[in-house]
Parts: sequence; structure tokens; C-alpha cells
Amino acid sequence: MSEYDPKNIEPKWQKEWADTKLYQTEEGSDKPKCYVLDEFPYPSGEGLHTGHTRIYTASDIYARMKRMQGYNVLHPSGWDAFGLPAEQFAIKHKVHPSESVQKNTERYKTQMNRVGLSYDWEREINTTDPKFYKWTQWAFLKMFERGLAFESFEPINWCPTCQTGLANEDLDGANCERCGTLVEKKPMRQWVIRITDYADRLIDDLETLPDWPEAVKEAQRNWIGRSQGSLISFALTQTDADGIPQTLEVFTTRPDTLFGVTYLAISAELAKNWIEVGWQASEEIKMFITQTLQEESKRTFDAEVVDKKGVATGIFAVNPANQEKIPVWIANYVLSGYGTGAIMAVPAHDERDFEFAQKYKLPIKQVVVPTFHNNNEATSLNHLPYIGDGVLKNSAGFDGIPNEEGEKRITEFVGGTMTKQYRLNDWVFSRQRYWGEPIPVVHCPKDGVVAIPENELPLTLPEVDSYEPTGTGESPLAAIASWVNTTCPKCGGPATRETNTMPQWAGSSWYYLRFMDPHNPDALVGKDKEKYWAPVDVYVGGAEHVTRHLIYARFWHKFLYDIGVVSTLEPFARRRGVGLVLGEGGVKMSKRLGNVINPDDIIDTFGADSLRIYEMFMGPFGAAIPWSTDNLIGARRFVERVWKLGSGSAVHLDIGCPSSLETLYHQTIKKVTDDIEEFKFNTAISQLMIFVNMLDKEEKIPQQIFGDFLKLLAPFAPHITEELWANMGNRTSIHREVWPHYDSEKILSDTITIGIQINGKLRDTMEINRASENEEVKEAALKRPGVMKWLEGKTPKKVIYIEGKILSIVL
Ligand code: ANZ
Repeated sequence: MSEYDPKNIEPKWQKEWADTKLYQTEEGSDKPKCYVLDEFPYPSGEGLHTGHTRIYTASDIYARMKRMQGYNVLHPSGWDAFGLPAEQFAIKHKVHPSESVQKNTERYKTQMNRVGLSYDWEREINTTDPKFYKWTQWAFLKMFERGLAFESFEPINWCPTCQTGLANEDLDGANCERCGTLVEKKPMRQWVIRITDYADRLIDDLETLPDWPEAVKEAQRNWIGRSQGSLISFALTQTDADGIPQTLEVFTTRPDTLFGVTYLAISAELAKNWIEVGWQASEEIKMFITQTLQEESKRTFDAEVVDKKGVATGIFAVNPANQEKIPVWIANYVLSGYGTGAIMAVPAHDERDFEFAQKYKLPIKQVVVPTFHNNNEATSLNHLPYIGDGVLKNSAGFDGIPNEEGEKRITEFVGGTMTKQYRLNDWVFSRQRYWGEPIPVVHCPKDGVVAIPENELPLTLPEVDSYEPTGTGESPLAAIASWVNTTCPKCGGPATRETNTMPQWAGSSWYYLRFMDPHNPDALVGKDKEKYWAPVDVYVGGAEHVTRHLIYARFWHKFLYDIGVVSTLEPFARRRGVGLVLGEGGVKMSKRLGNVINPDDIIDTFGADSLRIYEMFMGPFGAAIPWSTDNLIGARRFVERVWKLGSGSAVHLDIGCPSSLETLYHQTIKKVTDDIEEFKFNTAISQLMIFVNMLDKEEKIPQQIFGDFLKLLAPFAPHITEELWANMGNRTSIHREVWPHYDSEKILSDTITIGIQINGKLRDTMEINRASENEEVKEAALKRPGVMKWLEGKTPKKVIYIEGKILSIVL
């Protein structure tokens, strides 16, 4: 029997699989399809990390099982290679981004192959390939045609370090998500996509996704932030003064509290607009505005916590419900980007207004009282602000009605309109940087912004000498006169090209469609192929993409649906999220801490199969888990045991299945199948471990049983299983075998096998009668020699028995 050495096994099979195109997707197959996708990587200079391999191994296991179950599986990968990081890497290392992207993707691909991932590389795509981004540009032009992509001059987030405009999704609180710099608001020309037109559908269609984790759906709902409310107009009194409008409109989610309004408040930005059109504000007011605007980004993100400050304008408004005269204030907690930038303040029923009113001694008028009549009544009546429901009082003809009913009635009474507001902003879609898709429009002095004709796509990114940001708010492309100066497709006169580029989220918003039909020169995706493959059946990725990439991609998909390119309303039927791989001890892995684990090193020392088993066994797939070299060694030992079993003399050809194995055999097939389907890889592996323990005890193992065991293990450890399978005399790959079936009648037996864990590690297994009492099981377990040797005479701290499954001993 030879020693187990993955170096003799793994590269050999990887080459064989590549040479025989074992994982190639079938074209025109009449098998049912299964599209298994993981978020394609951004090929950074650092290479693959263990977080990548955790995701990719999981989707690989799933794809491998599905292939064996008879599905035509699409399991591709590629490169999300445009964007700031690639460009910054290039600037730092003084190479053209296309060169470093090329180098990095090659390294990634080699690494991915060393892990034994079963991608169909015939379908590899790269977002920076003109053949790919032609279709990113094409989709943009379709949006432009329909008025969804437009030029805007609103102030946007500007990162002074990255020297580019950013979307809200690119921020981490008030800071640039990439470099951590506090962003500024900068008015500048930019391209924007009207994603807010899709806000309702992006929320409502989440209901059609039962296989998405509820937490992900909730995060999306919050990000889109839909509020139902009313727009209500207040007449202003000093309308003869310059710059002051006749009426002020507010957005409120609580029109029922209109009789309780004691002041109005406007944002500093709105006040500044009034001054710009002629309002003669006092020096004190101007100072307040300047100060508040300086705190802009802090206010935008911490509106709830910001220290409330304000100044009275001297202007008054009339409450349309009761004709009361109320003052208009400027307040720092009123934001310009939400609603109308003006609020009606109801201190009795809103925390922020309450705090403000107390500070500036403004009246507080209660108009909602709780309806319950219990002991709490007195205290809750006196406790303001009261933000709950109840009945109206001090509200003239509406007194005594439930406040919810008052929302509509009071809005109608004052001639307001019911409406919705969203936290989601339109998508700021231009970057003042080099390494992105050129935006395919020209600026013509006569015809304005004109789309370039479709047959001129792709509009390729020209070579530049200097791709460093200019810092002027212009992209480096602006410096290439020969590229910039062109003719207008409409009038033929001189025109200039748009020099901003698209954000790094553009290509990833639709790339999953291209894998279905990667080489099609005539369409983004062919109709038949889309019909067959869509939607993606399982999409695996990280939590950081829940409110960015996943919202952008869902939006892009819905747009393509509207123009007839795709046939499904949603791109991803099922979403599974991975937990982080932390450094040993539970801290984040980072270069700075020097605790980054490189999968190449692990493969060199332990082999890819052990890495795969370890990363899947480390804990529940969605949980953040610290790296543990001890447990990695445990995974390697398990792989070695399988090797010993398979290359020893126990496996026999012609014997029947001993009854001692039969039940566990069927149970194992069921458990592993169900667990892979549910992404419970850790428990699937522990079942396989239990089975190996059992096999180990047999003098003779029927070949068919051992073969089926190898098939169940094959998705997890594709190399060793292929080797042992071949050693059994098989001439075709185990990865094209049929997945084992279980007999449900044989699963229920009087006896079951449970695992015994000691300090979290599986040390023994035990057969028990299904009907055994829990205490009996614990007692029996502690008397087993295989357990006692670990106890070393000590009494365990805790013995936990999870009925029928596992007994866990804590020392
Ligand atoms: C009066 C009122 C009474 C309000 C009450 C709340 C409670 P969401 O749920 O986030 O949509 N608001 C409106 N525009 C604002 C802005 N630009 N900056 C800061 N606050 C703004 O919140 C909507 C509520 O937030 C609105 O309803 C308004 O205050 C405030 F008992 O109007 B409310």
C-alpha cells in the first residue's frame, strides 16, 4: 500500500480533467438544467485567498452533485476586472492595467484549478474584454434611449483621495468604502441611472424569491427604504419678500398629526437656495447655513444622532388644518436629499422634533393618545414623545377617530397628496477615471448628447500615456484629443466624446447572462439559450454584496426583461451567503496583521482535498469561522483514512452488504444528498466520517458500497476519490457516475449510529437502540474504551446529547 501523497494525485487528475474537458457544459441537451454560479472574482494582485476558496468549494460541491444527479450543469467563472482597484494596482506598480489584469487572471485561474474546481473554462469571460463590454455599452444605450440614463448636475459624493464621484452604494457610512476618506458633496456633471423607477418592483418582487435568506431580503428593503406618506403644502406669510416662495411643501409619514405641528423646518441647502434667489437673510442665519453645510456628510449618515441645532428664519407659515401661525426654522437634522427637504415638526410625537423643541423652547402639542386602559395609562399618557398609535385629540372634527384612519382623511381635508418616498437614490453611474467602460455618447454643440450608433459598438477604451486621475473632475480620457474629437452621428458636425467611464459595478450587473451564451457576437444573450438556462439556480457570494451588486443586478435584469432580452423577472432563484474566514484566534485576516493564509501554501502542504474538506467542515457555511490549523490536520487525517481503506485489502468484489452496514449506508446517502442541497456541508461531512468509522470496523467491505461511498465523497474530495475509483478498475471518471440512491424503507431501523464528539472533534461512533433513553445513551458512551482514552480518568464538564444524532462531551 502506497502512502497518501496528494502531489502524486492532484495535478495528474487536474490535467486529465482539463484534457478531456470533463466539466464542459452540454449544448442542446435535453437534460434538465442547473445553473450554479458564484460571484466571479475581481483579480487582485494578491491572488486567491481562503475566503474565495470557501465560496468556490461550496458551489463546486453543489455543481458536482447536480452533474452526478443527471443535470446539465452550467458552472462557469470569469473576471470582474474593471474598476478602481485594478487601476490603483497598475499605478502603483507602473504597468498598464490591462497587463496586470492579464497577469492576475492567469494566476487566479491556476490557483482555482489547483483547488480542483470544476468550472467550464470554455465559457470564461472578462468584463474588460471589448467583446464583453460591447454589451454593457449596448444596455447603457438602451437605458439612454428610454430616458433611464441621463445627465445630471446635482451635487454627488466625491472622494478627494480616489478623485472620483461615487454612488451611495460605494460608501461606508460617510466614508469612501475603498480608501476610508470622508467624502465631500460636490456639484458636478455626471451620468445617473434612474434606478428609483424600479424601486417598487425591487421591493415587491422580493416576495417571489422564497429561496432567498430573509435577512438578505430585509437588507434590500431597508436599503431601498420605501415610506408611505403625504405631501402637504403650507402657505408662507412673507411672500412679498424676495426669494421666499408662496408655499412650502413637506413630506410626512404622519399626516394624522397635522394638528400637532408647532413649527416647520427646512434644510440648510434649501435655505441657501432661497438666499441665492434673493432672500435677505441675517448674518446669523448665513453663518448657521455655512456651518451646517460643512457637516454635510456627517448629517447625511447620522441624522438620528447628530446634535440638533437650528435657527429661526423670522418667516411664518399657516397650518392648513387649523390656520395657526407657526414659525419656520432651519434645522441641521433636515436633509436635502430626502422628501422635499422640508418637514412639519410635531414634537409631541417625534423624537427628533421633541429634542429640538425642548432645546429651543418651542410648543409641544399632543394630538394622539394611546387607547389602552390599563395601569400603564397614566405614565404613557404623560410620557412624550408618544410615537405609537391611538386616537386623535385636539384635532377639531377628527377627535376620537383612530389615528391611522386620520392619515388619509386629514391629507384629503387639507388638499394634500398621498405619496411614497424612497431612501434609494438614483445610481451615480460615471467615474472620472480611466479603467472602465467608455460611456458611448458624444456631445454635439447642435444636437446635444447623442448616442453612438449600435453598429459602432464596442467603443473601445483608448491607450493612454497617463492613466492617473487628473483631479480636475475630468477623466484622463479627456487628455487624448484624437479620441475625444469626433463627429456627431446625427448632424455630421464636430462633436466630442464623453470622457467619463462606467463604475466597476456595470459589468457585474449582467455578466451571469453572458455565461449562457459567451461567444455570441450578435446579441447579449441568444433567446433560446436564455430560455433554457435562466434563471441562475443557485448564486453563492458574500454579505458585502447584498445591498450593492445584488440590487444593481436585479435592477439591470428587470430592465432587460422590460426590453425583451430576458424572460424571467428575477436573475437569481436562490441565494446562499458565505461567512468570513477569520484569522486564527478570530481576528480579521489582513496583510497588516500578517495572518493571511494563502491557499497555495495549504495545498502544497496538505493537498487540495484536505483544504476543501477542512473549509467545508469548519462550521455552518453562513457563519464566520476562525482558521484552525489543528482542524485542518484533522481534515487531512480523515482523507488519509479514506486512502487507507481504499488501498487496503478490505474492499471485496462479490460480497453482499452486511446487515450491520445497510441502514447506515442508506442513511448516509440520504443525509449527504439532503445536506448538500441545503448547503449544510459540515454535517454532510460528519455523516461521511461516521460512515468511514463504520467501514473501518468491517473485515470485508462490498465493493459496491465502497464505490458509492466514494461517489458521495467525490464532490468534496474530487482527486482522491477519482484515484481510488480508478484503482478499483474503473475506466471512466467518478465525476460522471450516477449519484447513489437510497431506499427509504431501509433507513429506519431499530438501531441508529450516533457520533461522539469530544471537545468538538469526532472521536468515536456508537450504535444505539432508537428507543434508548437519553441518560442510558450518555452512560453507555462514557464507558466506551474509545471515549475513556480521551477522558483520561477525568469527569467531563458537560455531556450533551442531541437525540439520534450526536453526543458531545466537553472536558
Ligand atoms: C411629521 C411627523 C410626525 C413625522 C411624527 C414623523 C413622526 P421616514 O420614515 O424615514 O420616511 N422627514 C421628512 N423629510 C425629511 C428630511 N428631508 N430630513 C429629515 N427628516 C425628514 O421618515 C419620514 C419622516 O421624517 C417624516 O414624517 C418627517 O417627519 C421626517 F409624529 O412628519 B414626519
